[in-house]
Amino acid sequence: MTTHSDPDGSSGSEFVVVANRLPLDRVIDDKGNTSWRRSPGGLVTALEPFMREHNGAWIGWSGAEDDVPEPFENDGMLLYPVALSGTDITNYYEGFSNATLWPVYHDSVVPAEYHRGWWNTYYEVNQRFAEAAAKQAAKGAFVWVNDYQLQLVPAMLRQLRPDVKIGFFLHIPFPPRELFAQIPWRKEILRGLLGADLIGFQLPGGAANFIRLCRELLGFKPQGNSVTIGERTVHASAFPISIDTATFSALADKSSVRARAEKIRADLGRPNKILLGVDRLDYTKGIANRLEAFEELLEAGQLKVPDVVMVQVATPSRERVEQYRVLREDIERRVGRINGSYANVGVPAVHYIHRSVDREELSALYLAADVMVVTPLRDGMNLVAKEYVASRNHNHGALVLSEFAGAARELRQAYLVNPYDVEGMKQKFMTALTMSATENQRRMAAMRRQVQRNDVGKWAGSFLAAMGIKSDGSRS
Ligand code: GDG
Repeated sequence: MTTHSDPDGSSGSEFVVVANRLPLDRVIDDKGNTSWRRSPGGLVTALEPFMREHNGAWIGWSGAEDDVPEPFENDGMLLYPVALSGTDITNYYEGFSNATLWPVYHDSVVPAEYHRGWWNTYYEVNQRFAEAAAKQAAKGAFVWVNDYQLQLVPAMLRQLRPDVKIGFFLHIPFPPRELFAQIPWRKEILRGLLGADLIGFQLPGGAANFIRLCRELLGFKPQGNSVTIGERTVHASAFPISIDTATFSALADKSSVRARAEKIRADLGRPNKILLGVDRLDYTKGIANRLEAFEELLEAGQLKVPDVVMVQVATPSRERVEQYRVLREDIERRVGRINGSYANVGVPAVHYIHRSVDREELSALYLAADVMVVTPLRDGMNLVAKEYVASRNHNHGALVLSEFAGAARELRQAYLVNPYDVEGMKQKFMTALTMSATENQRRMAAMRRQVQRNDVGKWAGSFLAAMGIKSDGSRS
């Protein structure tokens, strides 16, 4: 078993993942007993098998306030919890991560807030994660740091442990100078990231924005996508993330899931067409825009309930952040208004589910839906779009996809929309709903080939390969 490392890294783990959250959620039952449940999500799926096989360590927060379980082993992987106090959660997580960085990295679709106190805590918490990684990494280990909550960790870790190799992957968009330059601590963030050997982005545009900022704000002279700092060269590249395609496809083929999909259609009154949205309840996801398009189509009589109904799963998210509370009220008011005007008794126009559904239910919804509507205002990738495609084993169905989702670069046969253009979106909804089955099958087959060839295993493998690590864990 891998345990704590000595301070010089003479024991410890060869592979260390650092992420805001652990890959397991702590579950506390009514009697106060705690257990750990695997949390869903692309990163966990992508890295878990590799990490378990290579006795890797995962450093992250348990998700609860002041909760500091001892490091523990789970199926070959060492889990190393990092504690967050109430103030840390308010300032680092809800504040700087989700009310400063999240909006500014997503086109400032709501205004970002800048508070020095939030920044100070972000700095301190990043230092805590870096120290945990420094303690846990074996000599010369590979440390993979993830996402916008931990952008200072690469440089902090390099300071503590110059011997380790550091990769960083950003799951959300990296903004252009015009937005990034607002951040009062912009140089500190760039320098934080530059502590890594390799910085991965979802799209080439993110890497290009980063390189341009290194030139213009820090005065470096990048060569292509590389920045040389003294003896070190830092590379910035795109690694579009994906899903466990085979698992989504197999789930959709299970008889229990197929039966559940049938039951969903029956419960909805056997409409001719079902539109589906599945999102965290986040203002970047464009839920209001898609509801507006749907409402106008009902209003114009182009769509009629119960021929066509919409199901919207909106998973609760960041509920203590003010903007998310405002969003929830707005969405629920819209759903209420649409149903007030267009629902029949027992047949809502929009079936709104404000909770998380389990994986089988999600798969059954993907299977039941004729048109998947994914209309974010900005999204790093959007895994829901890929999951829908992977679930359509018989190539039926259509995907309406925002051109502002990273996934739009790969899923070219989707009905691409600009979510700000309500008229354009209405037209695309109608096209997707009325297109011939043959044409929709042709499109879906092409998108399925895309997600089959480019699954999450390939994503993780290509990042590791770019770090000089082979899939068997050896160094090239
Ligand atoms: C960030 C970036 C990037 C949602 N509701 C339920 C549920 N989900 C699952 C989906 C999907 C995941 O959550 C959401 O992933 P997305 O990619 O759509 O969006 P973010 O959460 O914003 O993710 C994004 C991603 O990181 C990865 O790099 O693609 O751009 O913003 O897997 O299926 N799962 C279950 N029940 C639900 O109710 N079981």
